[in-house]
Parts: sequence; structure tokens; C-alpha cells
Amino acid sequence: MAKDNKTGKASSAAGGWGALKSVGRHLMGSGQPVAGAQTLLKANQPDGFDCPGCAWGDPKHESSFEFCENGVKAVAWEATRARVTPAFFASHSVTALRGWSDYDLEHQGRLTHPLRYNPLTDHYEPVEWTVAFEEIGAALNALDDPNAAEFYTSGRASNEAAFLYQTFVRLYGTNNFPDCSNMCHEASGVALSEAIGIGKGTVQLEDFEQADAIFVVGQNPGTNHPRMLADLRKATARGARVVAVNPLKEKGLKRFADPQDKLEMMHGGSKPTSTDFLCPRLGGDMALFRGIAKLVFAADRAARERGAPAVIDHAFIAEHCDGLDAWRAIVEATKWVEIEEQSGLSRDEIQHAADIYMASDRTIMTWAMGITQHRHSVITIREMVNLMLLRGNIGRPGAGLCPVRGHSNVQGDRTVGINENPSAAFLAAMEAELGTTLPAAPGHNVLEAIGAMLSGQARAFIALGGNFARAAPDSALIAKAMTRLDLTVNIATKLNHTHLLNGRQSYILPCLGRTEIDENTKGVRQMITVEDSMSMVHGSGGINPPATKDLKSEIAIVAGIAKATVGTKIVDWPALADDYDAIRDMIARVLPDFGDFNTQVRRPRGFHLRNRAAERIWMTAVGKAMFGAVDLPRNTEWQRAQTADRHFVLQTFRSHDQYNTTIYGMDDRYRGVYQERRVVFINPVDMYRLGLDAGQRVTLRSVHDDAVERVAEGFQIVPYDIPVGCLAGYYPELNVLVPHGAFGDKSHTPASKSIMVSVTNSNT
Ligand SMILES: Nc1nc2c(c(=O)[nH]1)N[C@H]1C(S)=C(S)[C@@H](COP(=O)(O)OP(=O)(O)OC[C@H]3O[C@@H](n4cnc5c(=O)[nH]c(N)nc54)[C@H](O)[C@@H]3O)O[C@H]1N2
Ligand SMILES: Nc1nc2c(c(=O)[nH]1)N[C@H]1C(S)=C(S)[C@@H](COP(=O)(O)OP(=O)(O)OC[C@H]3O[C@@H](n4cnc5c(=O)[nH]c(N)nc54)[C@H](O)[C@@H]3O)O[C@H]1N2
Ligand SMILES: [Mo]
Repeated sequence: MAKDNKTGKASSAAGGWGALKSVGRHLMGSGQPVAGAQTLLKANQPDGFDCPGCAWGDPKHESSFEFCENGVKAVAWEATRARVTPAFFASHSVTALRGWSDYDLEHQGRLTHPLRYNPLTDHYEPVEWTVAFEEIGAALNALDDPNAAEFYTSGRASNEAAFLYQTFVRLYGTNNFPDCSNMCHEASGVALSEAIGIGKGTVQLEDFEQADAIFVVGQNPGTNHPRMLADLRKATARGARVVAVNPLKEKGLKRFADPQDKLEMMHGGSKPTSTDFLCPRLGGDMALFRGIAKLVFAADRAARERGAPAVIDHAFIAEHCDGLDAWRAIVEATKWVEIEEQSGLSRDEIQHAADIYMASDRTIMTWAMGITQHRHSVITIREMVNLMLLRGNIGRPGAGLCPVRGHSNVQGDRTVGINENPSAAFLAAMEAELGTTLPAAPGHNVLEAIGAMLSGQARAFIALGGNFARAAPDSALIAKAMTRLDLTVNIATKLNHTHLLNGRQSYILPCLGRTEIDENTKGVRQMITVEDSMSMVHGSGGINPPATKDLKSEIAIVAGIAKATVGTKIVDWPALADDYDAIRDMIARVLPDFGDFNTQVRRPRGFHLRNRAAERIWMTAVGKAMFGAVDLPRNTEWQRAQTADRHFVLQTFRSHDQYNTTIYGMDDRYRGVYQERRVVFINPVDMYRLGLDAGQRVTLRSVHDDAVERVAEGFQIVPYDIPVGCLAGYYPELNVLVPHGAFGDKSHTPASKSIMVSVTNSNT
């Protein structure tokens, strides 16, 4: 367990001195502590940059120093002094670098020059920007079919970069937009669009100040959205109930010592971030929410019989909803034994949660990857929405839905058109703007792009950020497929594994990061914009000098490739790259909800993008919010694992020292794991049953119905308070086990939180 370095006592809270110590270490590690500290003062400030750490909202009325430990790591990681120069690539062949770890690759620092792969020497070598653009344009134009190219986006890209990118790709002729969101909150987008007519959450940050109850489901904010902890602890302090739902008792979901609270820090204190905890089995959440719904229906019936006030908001449902009766019938037909078995929770525990829900006038439901990365994620989210609709908890103050997004602009990228299946309305608006027709046939999502790479149908891969090959399922298979491509292009800040899986022709194009000053050719500073989880759109401008003078902005790079590929007849790419206001004007013409985008976004803290569901306007087929009526999943991974010896359900999640595939360090302080990432968390009862000791190495094998052997060897056993039959370990090391054929119904999101595996002792 972690020690509090001030008091020497074991710390039972997230944050605190441990967090401050870690901040100091990461700033020192960046090689420029003072500049780093100054940089942080501008994080999430009206005149600074948007923290690249996560998509949690910023308070509108405070100018407080809004940073967190992991925001510091993200900023320090980008603001490092280390550089990977052409000399580095001259001394290491690509084949040799493929043997390096993700940690070692990114640790080399910022990319400095555009690079081209030389197959004769097996080295990346510097290339002129204009030459790279021309060659990439020529290679793209040489493909028989634009649909043979895959255009990936990672969610750090700004609205402006993403909008320009999708404009270019559609003019080029395809809707192939595999996107990190396909591996992330896709299920939320699908379920919410079906249910409430918009694929986004409905709350704003201020709602957290008014809620009576907040359900925090399947997420680990202590690590992944640390600024959320401050809002949760404020809520518990004013008497709200915060119910954490997580198979693991994550530390940040229990207590938080705010490093920005001087008094508390001096006294080594901390405050609770939750009032109640439920630990379901992996994938057991739908059954839990069904159980709560059953109890709400029963309580409403009993109240009616007694002549007491109703528990269900019948007036809201009559005016705003459709499909209640069908859902109620299914809820009533679901048996308690099934609910208890699937959720792993007792009826008493579920009753306790239901009592909290029913006593609360204003409830918020938040969730993240613990809900979205399962086979039955979409129906689970539908069930959560159903429950919220039952008491009119959508579209009023202090209540609503809050899928907590991952990447800092993943929501904005979708808003501005990164979508393999664009709506007819969006395409029509783009066509009107450009005065030409665009492809309407749906393109590839991540899994379809993988399929196309494996089958040989895909010939080119272009990435606007990210680390596709590591983040995707079946990372070992993908690595092989990528090297068979004709063209690979990566726009990136730091070197990673995907860049080394080069196709026949291959480029790495280094870009400016969020924290850096972006000036146009006339020396005028440019600002980009992002949208957070609460649909707030705000500006972001860097303050540090660029890592090297040879970098270009993502926007300039996209414009350069676009000009060389589709020419300037329809879009004047260089002009747009020289004036981001002009891109924003274009966005506002295509998406009128942005209004007078350039004026609005220059207000301190930006503006709220209109969200009709939050106004109780439902853009669904029937114009109402829809209850979904679906049976509980049958044959869940957990149930199937019970039928075979040494079988388990494995979830893959993040340690406290990583940002997705970026590994900052080898520790996971809150879970008490140090200097090791190849670990598997397991319940002591299962250890005993399997005859395993703590620290022993095991081999994990996926159990999937294809002929592929997926093996992860030498993972160390860590006894942990985790439900029996369930395992956990770190992404991306375990992505070799995630079959690309195991994915969410309707969402096509890899089921990376419910992988069936067998466990055997390693020989070593
Ligand atoms: N520092 C840092 N910040 C980040 C990121 C990062 O890597 N590092 N990544 C960013 C991105 S892209 C994203 S998407 C978010 C991710 O944010 P999270 O969703 O918090 O990410 P995970 O680490 O995958 O944690 C999943 C949590 O869900 C729980 N869980 C797993 N399965 C289940 C289940 O079946 N039911 C329930 N109820 N819980 C379950 C796990 O125990 C774990 O606590 O964070 C963003 N912010
Ligand atoms: N097994 C398993 N797999 C998962 C997940 C899981 O929980 N389990 N989570 C999934 C989720 S939620 C997500 S979002 C994806 C993440 O997938 P990605 O978004 O593809 O991966 P990242 O690790 O965030 O990408 C890191 C790289 O982005 C580049 N980069 C950083 N900053 C910038 C920038 O400002 N501009 C540009 N152009 N490049 C930049 C750097 O080169 C860095 O190496 O992974 C998914 N994969
Ligand atoms: Mo994500």
C-alpha cells in the first residue's frame, strides 16, 4: 500500500502528498521544471490551453488553478526537453526499434523532423515537408479505390484539425474514419442516440452542485479524470449520496486529499468521494440497474395502493417518453435469481441502491469504459437511461446523463464530422458548403479497418495522432498486417510503436502539441478549440515555444496533404491553414449550432453547444425519449467462464502512470503495484483454488471461437479485492489477448473489459 510521504502513514486516500510528490517528479523529469510549472498555470485557464489530460469540464465561475496530478504528467510529457532527432534514427534501424517498449520509445522525447522510411537502409530519414506531401498525395491518388485508404483519428485532435481532415478525406472519396472513439464511448453514442436523440450527455458541471445522488459507474476518476474527484467530494460534503459502482474498490472512489487544499494537506486529511459502494461482477451492471428498476416499479405500485405520492414521474413519461409498457413487462418478467447471479450483488445491496435512487429528487448518472467495453454495452446504457427516465432525471437542473469522455476532444471530433457513418443532414450541409457531392456509403470503423487490413483490401493507413496498432485489439495480428500496406503516414508528437510498423512507403510527420505557440505564416498566433464532456466548447492556445522550428501544426499538415492530393479547386487549403477563424466560420456554416463561433469561443470559458435532449427536445424517430425493452444478456462471459476449469473474465484497464498507450512510469500507486506492469489482479479465493502464490507468473490464453492462438506469458499474480471469477490487468500489454471478433453488439467496440481467458502456470 502507498505511504503518505509527509506523515509516513499508509495513505487510504487518492491525491494528497503522494500526488504532489509525483507532480514534482514529473516536472523535474521533463527537464524544464520552471517552464513546466509556468505552463501548468495556464492549463484550463481562459487565456491558456486546454489540458490534454482528459475531457472533464472546467468550472465556469472560478479561475482556480485547475490541474491535477495526471494533467501534470500529460503536460510535462509533451513539454519535455528530450528530442528524437534524425541522428537518433540514423543510429537505430526500424527493425531494432520494433524491439523497444512503448515506454522507451516515447521517452526519447519529441519528434523534430518530417521523416521518410528508406527500405534500402531500414532507417527513417529526414525529408522536406513539401516532398513528403507530394509523395503522400501521389501515393493516395495511385490507389484504385479511395476506400482502400483508412484515415484514423485520435481524440486529441482539435475541432479545426478534425474538421479540415474530414473535409479532405470526403473530397478524396471515402468515409473510412476509424476513430479512437470506436474503441471508447461508441456504445454511449449509439445508446444515447437511440434513446434521447443525441449521442452525448445532458449535464453541465453546475449540475454536480445540485444533485442529490450521483451514480459513478464503471470508471476510475482518481486516475483518469482526477479533477472529477473535487466535484465528487464537494457533493458528498454537502450531503449528496455518491454511489460508486465498480468491481474494484478504486482508491479515488473512496477518499481524496486535494493537493490544492493547504489546510487539509498540512493535517494529512482527506474527504470522502463516495458514500456508498457496489461491486458487481464484470459485465453485471445491466442486471443491477434492472434490479433497481424492478424495485422502483414495486415501490410506485405500493405508493399508489397507499395513496402516497408516486415514485415514478408519470407526468414526465406521459409527455416525453415512449415504450414504457414494453419495458415494464420485461422488467417484471426478469427473475431475481437471474439478476443476483449476473450482477453478483445481493437483493439487499440492490435494494440499498434503489432506496438512494428513490430518495433523490435530482440524480446524475456518470459512466466510462467499465460500461462501454463489453459485448452488451449498448443495452446496458439503454437500461441506465430507462431508469433515469423513470423519475424524469433528464433535462432538469441537478440531474442527467454524463458519459465521461476520454481524450480531451474526442467529443468535438465527432461533432465536426469524424464519423464513418455520417448523418444525411451533415453530408447535405457539407455538400452545400463545398458545392460538390460527397460519398454517402458508410465507411470503416476501427474493426472494419482492421478487417480490411487483415484481408489485404486496405492499402493505406493515415493517422491523425494516436497509436493505432497498440490501442487496437489483436495488436499482434495488426502489427503484421500494417507492414503489408503500401502507405503509412503518422502525424504525431512522439515516437510510438505504430510508426515502426511501416508500409512500403512510410512517413512520420511531427506536429505541434497543445502547449505550444502556433503562429501562421504572417506570425499571427492561432487558437484551436475543443469540446469537453459537458458540451462546452472553448479555445486553447499554447504558450511554450515549439519543440523545434521544423514542426507544423496538425492543421497545416492536413492542409499540406490535402492540397497535394485533391488540389485547391474546391477548398483553398493554405488559406484555411493560415487563418483558423476561417475554418471556424466554415464549421459554423455546416453546423449552425456553433452560431457565431468565432465570437462565442472568445468569451472566457467558451460556450455551451446546444444540446436538445437537455432541453427535453427529443430528436428520435418518434420525437420522444425511448425506453428500450431488451432481455438481460444470455450466456455472458462470466457465466461461460464458470463452466470450464481455470477460466476467467479479464478486464484491461489503465494504471495510474499511463495515458492510454503512453506509459509514464511503471507504478500504479493507488493499487499498490510498483515497477511492474505485467501483472494480473486476482481474488485470493481463486488463487487458492488454482494453487497460485502472490508474485507467481502465469500464462493467459484467450478463449475465442476462431483458430487464432492469443497468448500473454509471464504475468505476475497480484492478490486483490476483485470479484471471484474476474481478473484485471493493464492495457496495452494485454491487447494481444483481445480478439477483434469479440465486440459490442451495435457499437463494434472491442470487448476489452470482458475477455474470456484461461490461466495456467508459467514454466519460468
Ligand atoms: N491519466 C489518464 N487519464 C486518462 C486516460 C489515461 O489513460 N490516463 N485515458 C483517457 C481515456 S481515452 C479514457 S476513455 C478515459 C478512461 O477512463 P476509465 O473508464 O476510468 O478507464 P479504465 O482505466 O479503463 O477504468 C475502467 C474502470 O471501470 C471498472 N470496470 C471494469 N469493468 C467493469 C464493469 O463491468 N462494471 C463496472 N461497474 N465497472 C467496471 C474498472 O474496475 C475501472 O475502475 O480516461 C481518459 N483519461
Ligand atoms: N485493451 C484495451 N484497449 C483499449 C482500451 C482499453 O481500455 N483496453 N481503451 C481504448 C480507448 S478508450 C482509447 S481512447 C484508445 C486510445 O487510442 P489512441 O488514441 O490511438 O492512443 P493514445 O495512446 O492516446 O495515442 C498516443 C500517441 O498520440 C500521439 N500524440 C500525443 N499528443 C498528440 C497531439 O497533440 N497530436 C498528435 N497528432 N499526436 C499526438 C503520440 O505520438 C502518442 O504516442 O485505446 C483503446 N484501446
Ligand atoms: Mo478513450
